Amino acid sequence: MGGTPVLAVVGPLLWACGLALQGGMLYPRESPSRERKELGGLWSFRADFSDNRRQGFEQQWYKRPLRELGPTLDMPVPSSFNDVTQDGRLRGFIGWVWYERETVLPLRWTQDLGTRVVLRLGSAHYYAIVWVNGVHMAEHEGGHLPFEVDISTLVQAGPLESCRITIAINNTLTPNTLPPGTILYKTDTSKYPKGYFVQNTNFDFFNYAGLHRPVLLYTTPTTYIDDITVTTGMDQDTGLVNYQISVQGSQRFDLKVRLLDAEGQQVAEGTGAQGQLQVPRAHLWWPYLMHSYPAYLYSLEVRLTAQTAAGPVPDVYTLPVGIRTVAVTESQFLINGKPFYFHGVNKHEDADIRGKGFDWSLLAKDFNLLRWLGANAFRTSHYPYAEEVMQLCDRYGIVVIDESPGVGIVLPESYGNASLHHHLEVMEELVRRDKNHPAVVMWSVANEPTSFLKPAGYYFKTLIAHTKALDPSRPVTFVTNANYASDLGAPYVDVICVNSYYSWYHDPGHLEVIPLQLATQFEDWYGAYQKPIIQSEYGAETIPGFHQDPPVMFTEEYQRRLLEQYHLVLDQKRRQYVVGELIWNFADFMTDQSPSRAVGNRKGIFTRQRQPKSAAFVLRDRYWKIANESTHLKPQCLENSLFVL
Ligand code: GCB
Repeated sequence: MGGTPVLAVVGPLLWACGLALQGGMLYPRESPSRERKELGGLWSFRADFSDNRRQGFEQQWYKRPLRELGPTLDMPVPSSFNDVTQDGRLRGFIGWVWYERETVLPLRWTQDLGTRVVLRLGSAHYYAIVWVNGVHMAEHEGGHLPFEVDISTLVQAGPLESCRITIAINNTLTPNTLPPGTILYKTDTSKYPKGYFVQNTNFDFFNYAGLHRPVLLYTTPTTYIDDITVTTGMDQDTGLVNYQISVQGSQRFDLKVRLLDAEGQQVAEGTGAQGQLQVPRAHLWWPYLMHSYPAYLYSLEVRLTAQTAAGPVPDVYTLPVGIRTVAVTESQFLINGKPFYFHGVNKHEDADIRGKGFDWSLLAKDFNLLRWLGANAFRTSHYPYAEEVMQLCDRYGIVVIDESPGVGIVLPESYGNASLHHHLEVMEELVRRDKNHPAVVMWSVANEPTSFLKPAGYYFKTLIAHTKALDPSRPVTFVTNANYASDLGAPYVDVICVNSYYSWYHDPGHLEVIPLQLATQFEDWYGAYQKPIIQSEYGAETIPGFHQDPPVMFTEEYQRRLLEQYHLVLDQKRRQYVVGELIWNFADFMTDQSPSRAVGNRKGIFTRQRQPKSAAFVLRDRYWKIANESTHLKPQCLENSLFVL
């Protein structure tokens, strides 16, 4: 491997687009006017192991079927590519990999010029270039948010046998990517082969790569509902649903909206591109365990009729809507005007074999575990999760702190204009994608940046202000570390999220110091800012099956005891201004190799295979107890409302 191949190929390709995204990013749903074609399954795959990683571009691998230009592997989509094969070089590969899939389109999609055909990628980590039948169609930076491209013109240009989709993906992280990283060239030839380099990062999870989320084709009519923005409120017991709809393709159309309740009965209707629907005696969207009927969802049916030369052409899109309010005071987090206490977890998208690949079985299992645990919330540490995850949160009432991939921002170079511009763009993409989820109650712009560096003040002030302007309906936070006493971001956020690892990274083995240190932490932060605080991480590394009493580090007893020590203080402070606790972590997860990680980070209360360690039972007892204490049910419902373990 020679020269500066890996960075050089990413840099010049970066999008130079301005802020303010073009178009919406509605989740592709079937409707009478829209079809979907899933492209999951086995794709052809090749990693470009050439020295400069550019052989694929030099030989134009997108021009012909990949198999004609050398050996290919079968690669599952969605999945990370890293852990699927027995090839150690692929596990740690840095540079371009190539995916390809051929598909046949229904005749109507290619012949009906009134049909718009869109290719959509749920996520491609980190930088992606897309060709269809050898024609360059799109590029996208960022591994955690969807992007799409209209391929109608291409597929409707003439007779089409099949459609070959080629996607080149580069997982290189630079000081300006999110998350950032650096490529370190090891030039001492007495120690390393010529051209040797490694990817360095400052975050604690494995940089899995590939097509992590569903890839699909979908259709709309050529005049179509492009975006919908819903915000909700309450006036006494009347629910208010404010909607704004954007239409693309023509100016000549009518819009009708209907709001249906969970039984499919119409409760309100309206016309036009924006308006307010009023729902008398509305059912509110309540978090899990806060109400006997949590997560009530209405359906907003948007019906567009375009006036065309051939007559009226409809487009229909139905969006789930939860009516709820969110507000923050000096010491409380309010949902529907009632104090809400986050008792939940931090997660990762991570599992054996699949890495960060989306998987329905894993998703169902994780939500079953969350509900078993009595968890009412999680943070999408440390990047946006799949859209399907957010949909289940809406359905089950699991409240979400929706975090950007702003993790490991520690280098001064990562606070320059290029990084800020990209971070703002990512926040726009995130808000555009997740703005309509009632489960999302707060945006988190970053995790543990070294925000005491001087340029960080301007960086975070701008970032937080921009996020608030994008979505005035939700509070904004960023997650800090208890050690960063003078945090330049904290004055701008609505809620302070603090991570601390007492008696783990600090005073290891000394569980007895936790109560004093944790109480001091809360008092210092509240004293400085008078804002509600969430204990956004705490935990201990635990190898399941390791036992020792009195407890020592890495045993199940130590993890339990550490949690219990934290809970002593949390129980005092949650009656004052602490509004939540999120354990680090829901499950064990893969990290880079290091002397301090035994096959990944083991701070899970569940193993990576989702089996409980004994701390899971401690947390389960606690969360159900808190839920039973803080229910907001009306007195007449109370008798049969107490939540059972
Ligand atoms: C943290 C980070 C998280 C790490 C965790 C740990 O503060 O936010 O990404 O995994 O600590 O276990 O060290």
